[in-house]
Amino acid sequence: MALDDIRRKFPLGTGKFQVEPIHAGYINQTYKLTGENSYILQRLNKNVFKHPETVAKNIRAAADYIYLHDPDYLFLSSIKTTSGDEMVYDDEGFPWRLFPYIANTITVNKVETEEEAFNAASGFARLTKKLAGSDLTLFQATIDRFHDLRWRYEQFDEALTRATPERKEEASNVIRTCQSYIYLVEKYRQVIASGDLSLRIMHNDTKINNILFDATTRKDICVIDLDTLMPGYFIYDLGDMIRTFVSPVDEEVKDVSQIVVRKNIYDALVKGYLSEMDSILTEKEKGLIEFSGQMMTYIMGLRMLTDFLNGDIYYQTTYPKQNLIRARNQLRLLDLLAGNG
Ligand code: GN1
Ligand code: MG
Repeated sequence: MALDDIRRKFPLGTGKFQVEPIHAGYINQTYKLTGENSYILQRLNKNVFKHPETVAKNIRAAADYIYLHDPDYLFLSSIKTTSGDEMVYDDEGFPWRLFPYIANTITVNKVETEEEAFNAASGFARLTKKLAGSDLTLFQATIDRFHDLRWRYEQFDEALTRATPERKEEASNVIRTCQSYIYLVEKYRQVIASGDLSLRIMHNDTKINNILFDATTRKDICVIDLDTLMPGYFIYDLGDMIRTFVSPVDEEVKDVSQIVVRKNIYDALVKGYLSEMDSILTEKEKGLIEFSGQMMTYIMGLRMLTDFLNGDIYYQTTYPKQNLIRARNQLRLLDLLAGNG
């Protein structure tokens, strides 16, 4: 089924659209449709999201709740098809959804200023706050054990047993570094067992390019990429922000020495996060702020390395060893966050 046939299933009228791919994110395929009104048409990766209907159901549950309780809050839910369905399936079984395109907005791959860090963090926090009263049982995991560090470490161990000797050799330094942080897995186990964390509806993928900024004022406009909107812990969202905000270079950087932790950005983002979440988080939860950044940086490094060892089957890549470079960068950042720089 061609792109044109897919978009005809949505209520877009008969006007013409210019179609261009948007290369953002490692998982889905995204296109911008530019016409009288503009839209985002996206193919969901069904190999990653094995139950696309769950993704759609979660987003709809959140949209319905916000519509009732906070209609002025901009929540980017998808536009149903002309027959009222959430998605259109193509001939290969991939689901497609349509979103409105918000004019005069941009995404960025790195934070430039403290103000941007504050705004983005408060923007992600606001989503959690707005959904704080919603019924958790209406939401299901779209990817099981998504941020379960114990499970991700097991997957890494398994990948090690199956990897080719060449890949293991190429990755030997990063593998060793990953193994040296196994104490974080133990700490995660303890934190979860303590019961100190509350389950809430979290975004779960709060990297800096998953929020729209006003192109002129750089104020946060709304969060995007809601495929992992599901029950989780605040450490997942705050940690992923620390991971992707603090360094002046993005996670793909080739020159590892450019990765540094900008303390002022770190402080600004935590302040921005707490500007919304202070009254919601418990004191015990607030004691886990530092751990959150280390844990999420570690889990992403593990996942990228695991994918490299598995032969690059999960994340989209454009050159060989890209996943290894990504993993190396995460481990470098972890060294800095953990005071081993
Ligand atoms: C993926 O789709 P994207 O690029 O926003 C991944 C996140 C990782 C991120 C690493 C469903 O997010 O968990 O943090 O790449 N999403 C999924 O940059 O695996
Ligand atoms: Mg994304």
